[in-house]
Amino acid sequence: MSHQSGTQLNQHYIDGEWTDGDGSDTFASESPATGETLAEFTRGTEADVDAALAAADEATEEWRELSYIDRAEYLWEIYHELRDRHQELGEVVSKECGKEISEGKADVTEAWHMVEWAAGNARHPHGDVVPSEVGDKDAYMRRKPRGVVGCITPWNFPVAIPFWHMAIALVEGNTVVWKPAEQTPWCGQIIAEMFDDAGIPDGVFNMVQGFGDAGAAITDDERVDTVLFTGSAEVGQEIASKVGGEPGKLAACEMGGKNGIIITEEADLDIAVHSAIMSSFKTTGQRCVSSERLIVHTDVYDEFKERYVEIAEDVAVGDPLEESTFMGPAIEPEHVEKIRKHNELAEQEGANVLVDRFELGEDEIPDGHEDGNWVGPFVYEIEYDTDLRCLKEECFGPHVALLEYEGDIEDAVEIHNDTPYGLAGAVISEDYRQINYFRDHAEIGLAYANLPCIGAEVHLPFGGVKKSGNGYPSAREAIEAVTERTAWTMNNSKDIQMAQGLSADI
Ligand code: UN1
Repeated sequence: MSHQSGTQLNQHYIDGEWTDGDGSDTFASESPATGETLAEFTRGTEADVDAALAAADEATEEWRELSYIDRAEYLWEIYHELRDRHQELGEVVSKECGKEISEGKADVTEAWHMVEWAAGNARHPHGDVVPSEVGDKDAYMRRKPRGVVGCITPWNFPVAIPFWHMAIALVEGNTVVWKPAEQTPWCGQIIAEMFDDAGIPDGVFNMVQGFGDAGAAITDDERVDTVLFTGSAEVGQEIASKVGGEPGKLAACEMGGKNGIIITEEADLDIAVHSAIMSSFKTTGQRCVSSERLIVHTDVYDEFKERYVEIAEDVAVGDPLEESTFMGPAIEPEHVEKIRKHNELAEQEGANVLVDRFELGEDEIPDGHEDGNWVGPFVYEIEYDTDLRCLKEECFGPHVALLEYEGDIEDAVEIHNDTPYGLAGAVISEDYRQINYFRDHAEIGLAYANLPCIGAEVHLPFGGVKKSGNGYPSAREAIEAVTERTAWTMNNSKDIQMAQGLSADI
């Protein structure tokens, strides 16, 4: 095992041991900002996943017998490590996934918030006691862990999202097999070290590094009772239909969005411009909640456009480790090409391009970073039409459409809802009727007023509707995905008392 980048081969963590596993293939974590190799990792095979699942399966029996409080103790250890190593781990996030440093650190903060929530829950036991409909009977729900939980997590929140999934699964008494994203294995390595340092019992937490084949070996295995997935719509859809279609298995998947912000004629334009810039360009547009559509009322359109474009022309793209940077690079060269195609599609569909910084000027690229995956803001205006693909397909980059609307909030919400996705969105308005209309009619899981549509608080349900997902792999709602309920009914009398007026006479 290596705690350092670029030195030795980093391994899988299976059944309480660091191991090279079965395969001889390796892969590298590459810096999106410089292209350099940060560290090397063993690539997981089906046999490695099999070993991890066997260990997780075996460990369920003892782990589920521990109290919630005892299970949470391991997570409190990790909570302190996350806090103590905030700066160091935040820098690793920035180096490995390219987020600027304040966002790298926020990723770690979000992780400990989630751990705090999940471990704190152990001290906040709750349940449902239900009065029986007949006589002297007690009824209540008993919650039990489902068993083995498979966690597949994305690169864009390489520390926070693993803890969304795993902290809850573990406190609720499940064991875990986790595959970090192949772009961010170094963060995966450090998280596994934290579990190891916390002395988590063998087999309770297992990590296999690797690619989609290792992920599929986890999700397809019959020993896995629940799959928690956060990532692309394509993979999520496959998992949701395959795993969700199997009796006895559950999948909670959270995928992408084509998120919109409505700026009404009643908007405070300072809030509007600020919220839109944050939502479009933070994380280089690579959050599943990033906004690619700004739906702006005609009365304020020109002023909003002028102010928004001025900032988009100017936001600092550069070295993620520099505090003055607003946007780092895209995650990988293939993703730069994907963003290019989305920008081209918008142009083919008639976009009037307002900001084209897709190819950064040479003087904008920091010295020594020439091999980074650089992209800058691409902003266009286009007349809304339901057939436009550029308004429906998620780019996952700094690619933003401005849409001018006339009429009232009902018209804006109709445009807002016209995508296959339904993850996040916001309304900017000083009129509470418009705000309430948006809250009640926007087809999304995360709705904001007078705020960016990024930066959800961890204790709120995080998930979407339509193509954005089939459940909540985090916070309170994730408890539903990782536990089973037994509806318990007990008769306290000597008579057999039945519901529905059913006679107990024989
Ligand atoms: C994601 O967009 O992929 O709400 C996750 C937010 C963060 C999580 C984002 N708390 O922006």
